[in-house]
Amino acid sequence: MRTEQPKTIHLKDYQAPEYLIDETHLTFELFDDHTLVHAELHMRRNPDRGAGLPPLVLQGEELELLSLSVNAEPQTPNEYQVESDHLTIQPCGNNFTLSTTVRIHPETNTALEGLYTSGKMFCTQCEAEGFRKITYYLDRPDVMSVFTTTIKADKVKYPILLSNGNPIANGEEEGGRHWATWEDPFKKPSYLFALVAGDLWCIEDTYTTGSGRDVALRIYVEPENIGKLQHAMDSLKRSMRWDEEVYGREYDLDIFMIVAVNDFNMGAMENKGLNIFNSSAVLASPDTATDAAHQRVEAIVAHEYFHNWSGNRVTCRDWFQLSLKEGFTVFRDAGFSSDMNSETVKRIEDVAFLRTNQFAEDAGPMAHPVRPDSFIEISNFYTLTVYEKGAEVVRMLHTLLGANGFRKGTDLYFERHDGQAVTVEDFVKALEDANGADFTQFKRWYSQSGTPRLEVAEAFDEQAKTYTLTFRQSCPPTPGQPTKEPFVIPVKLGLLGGQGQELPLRLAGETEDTVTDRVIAVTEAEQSFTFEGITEKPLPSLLRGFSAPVKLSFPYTREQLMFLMQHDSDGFNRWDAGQQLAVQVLQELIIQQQKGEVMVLDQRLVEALRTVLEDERLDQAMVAEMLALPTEAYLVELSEVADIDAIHAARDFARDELVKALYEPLWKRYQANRETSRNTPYVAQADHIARRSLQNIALGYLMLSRKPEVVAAAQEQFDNCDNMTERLAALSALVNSDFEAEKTEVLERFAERYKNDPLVMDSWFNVQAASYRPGGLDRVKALMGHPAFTLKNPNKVRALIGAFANQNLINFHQKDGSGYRFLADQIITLNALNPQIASRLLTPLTRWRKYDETRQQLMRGELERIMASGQLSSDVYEVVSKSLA
Ligand code: B3K
Ligand code: ZN
Repeated sequence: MRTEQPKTIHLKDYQAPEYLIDETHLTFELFDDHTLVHAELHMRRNPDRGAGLPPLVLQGEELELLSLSVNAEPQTPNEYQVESDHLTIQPCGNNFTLSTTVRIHPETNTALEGLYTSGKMFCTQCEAEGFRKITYYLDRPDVMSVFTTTIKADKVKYPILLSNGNPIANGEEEGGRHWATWEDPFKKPSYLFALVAGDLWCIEDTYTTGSGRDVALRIYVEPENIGKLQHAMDSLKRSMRWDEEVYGREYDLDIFMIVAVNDFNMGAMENKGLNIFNSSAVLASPDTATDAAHQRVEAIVAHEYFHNWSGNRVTCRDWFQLSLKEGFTVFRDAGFSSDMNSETVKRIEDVAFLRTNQFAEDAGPMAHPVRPDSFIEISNFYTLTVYEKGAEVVRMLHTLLGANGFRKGTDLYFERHDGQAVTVEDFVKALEDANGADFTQFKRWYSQSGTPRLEVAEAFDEQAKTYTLTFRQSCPPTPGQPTKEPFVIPVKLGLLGGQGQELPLRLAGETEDTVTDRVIAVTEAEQSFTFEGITEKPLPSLLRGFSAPVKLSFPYTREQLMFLMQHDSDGFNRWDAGQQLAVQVLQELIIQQQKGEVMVLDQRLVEALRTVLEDERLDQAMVAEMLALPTEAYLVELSEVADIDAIHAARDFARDELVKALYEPLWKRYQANRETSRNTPYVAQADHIARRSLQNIALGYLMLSRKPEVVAAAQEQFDNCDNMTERLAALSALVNSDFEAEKTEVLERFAERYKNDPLVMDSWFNVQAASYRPGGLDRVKALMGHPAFTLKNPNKVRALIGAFANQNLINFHQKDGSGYRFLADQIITLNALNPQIASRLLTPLTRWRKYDETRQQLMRGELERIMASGQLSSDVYEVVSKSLA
């Protein structure tokens, strides 16, 4: 907890470290009521920082210093200074060994940062600045050291003792204790340190690398979860193969371990050789995890594994460079998921998520560049901008260079910087050097915040047979950035003729007819491109595959959007045309609702969806994606002032009307798919996932009809399915209905069946917290008293409180402010328990400027109440103060 006003850290103030740590030798003595940490650091004056011996300042927080010696000479307290967050000593030479012993309390650590206990096990989370809660250290990523770690603990309670690298020795001690020593030969920053101790079981496998080395693979869990690991193991092996094939990257140690932990602040952590995972990101079985959960496990296993090169072998110089590893690694894991599943569906999911959530972040008080210039608390910058927009920026570089050029660039990057802590410039420079490219202007994507707008106008000249597209880009002001310079915006496009055929794209000055799908780079504030040899007025298909993270507008008519939905050769753009059509139609309904008019649904949307639904040749996953209307959250994001009541009413109305008109085809497809599911054992494989996604979205629609045959179908699916995907969808359909008796019955049966499975109970909380039925807040408050709920477990907080505030907009935004008051109360409590989780929960309140005057007042009021609530963590302080500024 903070004692003074938190300070802002600026990128421009970066300085290389005064001292380096060549070797780090740690010994942990784990006890029930405390832990002793002995550290021996082989220190060296950094030769790059000139002559003289400035004081050595080591970070350390919540540590009780028991002893300190230099070169084995014990120091008396007047030879060093201890303050609340650092320790200062005066070195006596260029090389020396510093030894410290500190006492810490993992058993009472509820922040889940540093060393802490989760249930009966010990584990760590050090990124970004958690290592300083373990021992005094130069806790910054540009100090890379070789670590040796010894762990001593009770042998019965903690038979398994793990750390980074390879096991090199172990033994027994008196008093029923034992020890193990691990050595990590690769230099690494402290944020990649990990330790685990517990009564754990594991599954084991072997992976043979392309160069023929055998790597032992182990996934550790508490005994009750041993049966839910195969999917993660398969995903790991696929990731290892894929990184060799696509990036030429082999694994480097002889052993790779994953440990699943129930109490974890985020998804997982890429500690060298010892990844620690939230159990929700590892465990998967047909009976307990949905298709989406299976895909999430696959993606996170891959993401953390890929960090071994993009993050660990080549790491970040400072935390401003976070996207160097995160944006790049998200881009890499997206490529993997897209290769393992459906490329188009993966892209649709990623873009829908980005446009709804990252665009909202870009438009709010916490907006920041992909590489921020300043922060108060780095934990607040593990954001959608750094991760998802960062990945989009790398994706644009890939688009501009092509797959081969990009690979040449990453090869050079890994070769040039192996073992180093580098910057975004180093990454871009490697791509430039390998390709003779110049990304000077492109780099604005890293320094300018906000979502660019791209307005497109067309002009067809029948006589000259030319078609001109004029692009105008602009970017709204964001905190600290009133004006922006033009971006480099890669626009992938095609032109469609009247029969839906793709026209050749020959720009003025080009001699040959080129391809029918190409990328043009918009680099100026206003810029025109003229295509020649165009004999009929074409329909443009713009920003194919969402080739840049911008808000594109082109004055499409609804007929044109319907045409693109049918004929565009780009699957993503076919989906997006449908979304744009639905947005137009929904926005019209919202206005009708606001004016108190009778709402009338444009039948063109109905007919477009009927066509999709009746086309048996379409990929079923695409049909499901096309049927899903834009979410309320996306409609909020698109609004100037979001009228949540009208948005909810309009979307509800549209869904009701769609079911009335399309009941027959929906019912037909539902029944056909359910029939197949009933007769096919569960497999988490793309075509099966596609079948279930269409089946389940159809069921959600059909329930709106309130027909007895649909209620019976939902109950049948709930009772007889062999997997969580179908069971949870049936539960959700009933929970969102007003069949109270049926709803209560399935909820009780579900809870009874899964009461001992915390992750499944999270889904049970989530479904109820997200239900649009009236009375949401009371339901959530009641559920907080359920024996399976605790504020101390981040997954529970996300499943209940997070889902209510982020997914249940109509209940959260109650006009009396009760939803806001409830959320603020939880944040105040969590601020003292777990600052990172408290800070994350603030997001919906930071969006207050989006709403009407009354709600703005109420939301601001709650932010002010949090501000005045007492001792705030730097995490919560930063977000609240920036939101109120
Ligand atoms: N690198 C970690 C995130 C750490 C978050 C610290 N607050 C997981 C990941 O992105 O792979
Ligand atoms: Zn990551």
